Parts: sequence; C-alpha cells; structure tokens
Amino acid sequence: MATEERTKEILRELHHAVTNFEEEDAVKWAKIALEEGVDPFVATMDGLADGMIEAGEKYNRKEYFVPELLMCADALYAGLNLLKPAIEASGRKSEVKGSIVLGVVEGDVHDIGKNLVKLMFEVAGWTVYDLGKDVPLDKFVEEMIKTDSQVVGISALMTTSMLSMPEVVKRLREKNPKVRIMLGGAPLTPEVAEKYGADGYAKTAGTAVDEAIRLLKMLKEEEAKK
Ligand code: B12
Repeated sequence: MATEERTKEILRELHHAVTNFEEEDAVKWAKIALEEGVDPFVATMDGLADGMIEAGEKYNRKEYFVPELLMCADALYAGLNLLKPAIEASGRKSEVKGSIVLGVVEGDVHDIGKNLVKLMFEVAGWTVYDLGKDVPLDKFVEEMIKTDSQVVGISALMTTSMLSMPEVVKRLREKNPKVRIMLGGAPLTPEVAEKYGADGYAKTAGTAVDEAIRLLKMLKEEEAKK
C-alpha cells in the first residue's frame, strides 16, 4: 500500500503524463499505481482526468492547441486502459440498478467525461446504452423508447452545444413523462440543469451513479403514492 506521500507522487506523474502527452509514461505510472495499491478510480480522476483539466488551462492560455489536446487525450486513454479493469474489479456495485441512455449532445465531440461516467455506471452494474458523441437530439428519444430506460444522461462541454439540452429534455418528457433526466459536463451547474428542466445533475463521474440512484428512488416513491 503506497504511503500518502507516494500516492501523491504517483498522481502527480499520471497528471504530468497527460499534460505532456507521454503515453508511455501514462502506462508506466498506471502500472505503478496498480502495483502499489493506489485506488484505480482515484488514479483516474485525480491523476489522469486532472491532467486533462490542466491541458484545458494551457489551451486557454494559447500554450496548447487542438493537436496537443488530442495527444493529451491519447495519453489519458492509454493510462485508463490499464486502470479500467481494476476499477471494474473493485466491486463498487450499487444496490439499486437500472438502465441509462448516455450521450453527448449534437455538435459536441467532447466524450472523455461521458466515457468516465459510463465506466462508473458499468462498474455499478447498470446497463448502459451509450450513444457516443455528437448525438442528434431525437436519437436520445428513440433510444430511451427502444431500450425502455428509466434514466437518460446527457453531456455537454460547450456553452454553445449545451443550448440544445432543454429541447432534448422537452422531447424526452413528451414521449415518457416518467423518465428521469440528468445533465452533466463542465459548463453545467445544478441551477442550469434545473432551469433546463432536468431532474438531476452531477459534477463528476464519481457522484453520477448516486445521483441516478436518488432519481430512481424518487420515481419509485412517486409511483408507490399513486
Ligand atoms: C479535451 C478537449 C478537447 C478534445 C476532446 C477529445 C475528446 N475525445 O473528448 C478535442 C481536441 C477534440 C477538442 C475539440 C474542440 N474543443 Co475542446 N476541450 C477539451 C478540454 C481541454 C478538456 C475536456 C475534458 O476532457 N475534460 C476532462 C473530463 C474528465 O472532464 P469533463 O468532460 O468535464 O467531465 C466530467 C464532468 O463534467 C462530468 N460529466 C461529463 N459529462 C457528464 C454527463 C452526465 C450525465 C453527468 C452526470 C456528468 C458528466 O463527469 C466527468 C468526469 O468527472 C476542454 C477544457 C475544459 N476545461 O473543459 C476544452 C473545451 C471544452 N473545448 C473547447 C473548444 C472551443 C473546442 C473546439 C471548438 C476547438 C476548435 N477550435 O476546434 C473543438 C470542438 C469540437 C466540437 N464540435 O465539439 C472549449 C469550449 C468553449 C465553449 N464554447 O464553451 C473548451 C472549454 C476550452 C476553452 N476554454 O475554450 N477539445
């Protein structure tokens, strides 16, 4: 078991591997994280994903451009490939399980966050219908009906693409008034999610499953009252 100091060092190296697009280092430090007993989820979120956030800051400062961001994403995925099975094996199964349709809104190709959210639902034992990125609005509705899913999770990473979220929410509700809709992505807040007519919001992949469970419990309670 790594000491607190060593854990910090490993997280720093994972972060550094992403911001410096060092795929080999991402793999090397992911292996070390596993060997030394660092929680693979912590290694993913506080190491790899945290590095991606700094890459975004570099992009803002015009130190990085799109090609650098893509290389950072490659390094993140290289590390995640190794950590993923360990996260899956870590047995974070939730008591309440359901099915969720998940996707990134139309016009938006940012899918790293959505993929982390997907991973957490899979690990919790949920059935995930992943529509991917740049998803046409009606595809969310079609998939919800086709799969009879109780929850729909929608991601947006841009202040422009998020503007289509209220329309998706509206169309989903028209077809299924009972559906529980959760929104997420960096530009979203609980207030915006509420304003857009959604039922829930989660800031991180780590809290998304709990939020979905809360929504399912509310749904069951409402149905029991009827
Ligand atoms: C990586 C990145 C890219 C990569 C994406 C690679 C990929 N496969 O995803 C590439 C290089 C392709 C890219 C392209 C572009 N990008 Co970009 N990109 C980013 C960057 C740096 C990081 C995003 C990221 O991966 N974060 C890490 C993950 C782990 O965090 P996350 O996505 O927020 O997800 C977490 C939570 O939000 C939450 N969550 C996410 N989704 C969901 C869903 C649900 C249901 C729930 C509950 C929770 C949840 O859980 C996740 C895990 O904890 C951001 C900067 C930023 N600060 O966000 C810019 C950023 C989003 N990009 C931006 C821009 C402008 C672009 C481009 C237009 C650039 C260009 N000139 O071409 C294009 C857009 C193309 C398009 N049409 O979508 C802007 C958007 C500005 C705006 N309008 O809001 C940003 C904010 C950068 C900036 N400051 O200007 N980008």
